[in-house]
Amino acid sequence: MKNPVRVAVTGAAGQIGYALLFRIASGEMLGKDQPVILQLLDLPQAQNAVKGVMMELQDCAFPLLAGMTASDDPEVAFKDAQVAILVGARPRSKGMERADLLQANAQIFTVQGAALNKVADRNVKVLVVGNPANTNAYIAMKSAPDLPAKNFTAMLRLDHNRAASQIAEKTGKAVADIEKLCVWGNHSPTMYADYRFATINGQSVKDMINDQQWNAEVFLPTVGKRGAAIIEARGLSSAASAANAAIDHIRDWWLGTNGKWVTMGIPSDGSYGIPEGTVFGFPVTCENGEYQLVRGLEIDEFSRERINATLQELEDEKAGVADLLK
Ligand code: NAX
Repeated sequence: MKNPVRVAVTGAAGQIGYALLFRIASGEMLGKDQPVILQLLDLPQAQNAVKGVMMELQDCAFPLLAGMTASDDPEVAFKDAQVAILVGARPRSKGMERADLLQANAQIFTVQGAALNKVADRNVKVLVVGNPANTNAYIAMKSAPDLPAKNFTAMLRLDHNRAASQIAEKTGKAVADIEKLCVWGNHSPTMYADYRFATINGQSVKDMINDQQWNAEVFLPTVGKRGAAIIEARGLSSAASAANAAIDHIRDWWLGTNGKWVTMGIPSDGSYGIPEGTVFGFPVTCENGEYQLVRGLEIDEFSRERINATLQELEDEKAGVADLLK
């Protein structure tokens, strides 16, 4: 039996946590032969609810669940963590300005970044789900100077999966057959889902669809506003699909993609004109526990405009929290 992997999850008492933890414990994220220890973090007032989730996890008698802890202290929850999924974040309350939301989250992620820096495994793989995910990941990365910057990622996978399902529906093909799809930029309605390179059974998706108007006026707005559409329909924000995307993101990073492209929010190395360090959605492949940027893609004028718009939003978010990172 392999040694258990320590997986820290924040916001464990929340709705994404509830859709995520059972799948991690069942082996869907790190493999059906990989035991895990769950290290759960939530606010003091949520500790009772975390206990309830732990009782349910216990009652599943998952063979791969080798242990569980709960805490309201990041330095306890992140101790020796090899994977850290940062879901907990401050939601926007009524009347709250965007700038205040950014600041409130920046405070959470400076503390959590510093705690990871102090106590986590030196190779910890960090996925930030809590919004604004890219900027929160950037803040955590900047607050953890002793950890490799490349280990801090943000979740763009839900946007990627949403884009894939829209393309499958449009073309009438199986979602599993779609290759080389990617989403550039910020996890927000400005993200740019790009199917110019995508193929289905070797055939170009762009040629199959052959409708730039559908791309600009239907596809991109549908993917960009999908979160809002789900809130409208369900009365609650997406949780199961978000948890599923988190599982996909870490599974692919941990176990590899066999050459298949996926989208991850990663710190830029300056490629594609994205300033170094900006946490941006890019196409990557994963192998041996590392992701590799897909390089050398041509960026046409339409794409450059879209990429610049989502980059501008991220630069504005970064500027909004700059004082906290001095
Ligand atoms: P919930 O409000 O159901 O749960 C959030 C949990 O986090 C609560 O239990 C809360 O007590 C806890 N929490 C708050 N601050 C914390 C802190 N400082 N440390 C530890 N725990 C803390 O929200 P949920 O629906 O689970 O969503 C969580 C986050 O995911 C939100 O920020 C949401 O905006 C974001 N999302 C991100 C997505 C993405 O694709 N990147 C998609 C889904 C989701 O909207």
